[in-house]
Amino acid sequence: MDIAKKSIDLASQEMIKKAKDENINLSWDRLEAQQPQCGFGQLGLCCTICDMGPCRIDPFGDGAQVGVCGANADTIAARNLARKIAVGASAHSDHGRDVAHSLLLTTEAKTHDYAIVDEHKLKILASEFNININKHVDEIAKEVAHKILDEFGKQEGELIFCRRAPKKRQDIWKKLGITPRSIDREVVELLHTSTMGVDNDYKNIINTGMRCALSDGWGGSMIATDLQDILLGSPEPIRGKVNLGVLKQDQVNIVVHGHEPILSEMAVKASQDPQLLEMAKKVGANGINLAGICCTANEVLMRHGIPVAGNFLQQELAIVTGAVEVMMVDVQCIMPALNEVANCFHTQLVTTSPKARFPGVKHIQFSPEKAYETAKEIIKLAIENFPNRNKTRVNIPKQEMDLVAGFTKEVVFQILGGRYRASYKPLNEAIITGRLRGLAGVVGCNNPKQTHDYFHTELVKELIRNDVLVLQTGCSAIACAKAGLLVPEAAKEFAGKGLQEICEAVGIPPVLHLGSCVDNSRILTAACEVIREGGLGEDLSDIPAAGCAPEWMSEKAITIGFYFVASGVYTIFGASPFAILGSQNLTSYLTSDLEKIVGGRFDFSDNPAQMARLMIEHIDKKRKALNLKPMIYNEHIT
Ligand code: XCC
Ligand code: SF4
Repeated sequence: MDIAKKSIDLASQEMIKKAKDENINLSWDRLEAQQPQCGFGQLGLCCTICDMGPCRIDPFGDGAQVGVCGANADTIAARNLARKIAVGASAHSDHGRDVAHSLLLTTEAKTHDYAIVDEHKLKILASEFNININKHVDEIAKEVAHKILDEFGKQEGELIFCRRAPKKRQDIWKKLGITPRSIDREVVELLHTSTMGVDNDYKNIINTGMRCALSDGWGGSMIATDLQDILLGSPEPIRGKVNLGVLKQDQVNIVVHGHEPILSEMAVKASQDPQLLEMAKKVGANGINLAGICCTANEVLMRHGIPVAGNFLQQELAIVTGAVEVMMVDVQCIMPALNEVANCFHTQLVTTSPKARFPGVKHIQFSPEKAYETAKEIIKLAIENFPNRNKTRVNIPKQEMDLVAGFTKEVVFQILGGRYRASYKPLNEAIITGRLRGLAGVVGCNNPKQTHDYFHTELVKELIRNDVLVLQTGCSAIACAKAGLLVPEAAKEFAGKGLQEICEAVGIPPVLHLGSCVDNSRILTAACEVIREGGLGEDLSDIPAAGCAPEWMSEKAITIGFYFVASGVYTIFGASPFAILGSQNLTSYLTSDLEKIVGGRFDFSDNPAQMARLMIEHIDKKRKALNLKPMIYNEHIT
């Protein structure tokens, strides 16, 4: 495959070429080696759930149309999909649980490395849980931690955060019986009902799937976001740098990769430790340079301005620079191939979570009780590894781009309304009067099946050109940041006139970086504020807004898609339509019928211009339904 087809990012292209010259296999090579990929798997028609199988359904209708147990294509495809939703919800929610646990340990003084940083947010949260806030902060926090931990396993009631949704939305969930009750319960129930011989009704399987997904969006992920803000600080707009060029020739480079910021937060602190800096000097380094990959990167970027080395498909490429002393990983999106790539260089891969280990790879186990100590140990290891760097094999691409990150539901409030009359009013007004067409959430991963970064950047450019304000998270935000879309100056070059005026008036980029993938919950809560402000309908599905995951690959993306759709959002997925095309019934249920039931539905497209057009058409449809004024500058899609 031509390098330009693999990635549009010049820094990545340079490293892909280097890897090729040095015979190092990357994800693109392994994808090629997998061709042709299994057609039954792609269509969702392979079932391995029980040992009477594996069974497969013949998509052409000639061979078997049911498995040994009698399950048909609809049941098999729906069950497979449901199980992915459960896995995605588990990943985010387990992350949320670990943060809650760290909060509890902090309040019990079992760790002294963390503190309650955002007291204000803690108190708001406490009030939502009916906790009396007229007592010592530690006491409040302890009670919050316990209540939150209960959300995972309680046997009665419903998830408290669901009350954040507009009343109309809550009623829809109630009517359908999909209000999540507790997080673990929804995951377990979905796994239960999708095993052999339980639920055979694809529509009911999807209902149970939506309830599980909602327990992530309005549960596990929302918990992760809120508690991280309390424990590590709520982000505020901050400048940073992105792309492989952030790695430093003359410094010890440590890359943090994964998802949970509890340890990487300590790595940030340790990288500024005078003793360690002195040690670095002694081995001939000019400092300690921390950089991030994937969502851990987004977390430390938003709170500390730590540079981002790259997104998902750049994890191997960061090592290929030859300049990384240590890549420390926690959980999720860490390619098993990393060790082999690291072995081609001096790079030391370090695993830190008991949940995610590699055979034979150095493991320095992290626990909140000795967080700072662990972080220091890892950084020390990196410093000691610096002299092993082979300077003749170092190639750091020069690309690095400025960006602004750190937008939250609260910050958007303040920026748009001014610090003293914080309000969503100016945002709503802009949409109502037709200066802004609407909002779009563009999120998700990279996938070597698609040209790296191309879909994210082309789609987002097209949206902002048509006066749609774009909210981003995850690897998608990193892609657009590399393309220079996340700075205020980008408005002039890329945005439509209406969006441009707003960006210039308040000094924001046309594309707002809201954080990591669990922070997709920030998009939900921001949308709730839009409804609360008034003038744009009574339910999330009324807002002129749409979502997209143009280069998705993870099960987590599927779960996010489902909680967006179940919250009323029209959502497009790129790459392959998640292995459902083998069931026509399921496909049309998800892409059409669902809209009448929950107000949102799925669409699939592998063309960024088409994605943009579909999203804009949907936004315009919502504008019409709300009887909004015509667009001030460009009524029709240009
Ligand atoms: Fe992973 Fe969150 Fe996807 Fe990126 S965007 S590849 S999930 S790091 Ni979540
Ligand atoms: Fe086959 Fe049914 Fe078992 Fe699946 S559950 S493997 S379709 S027998």
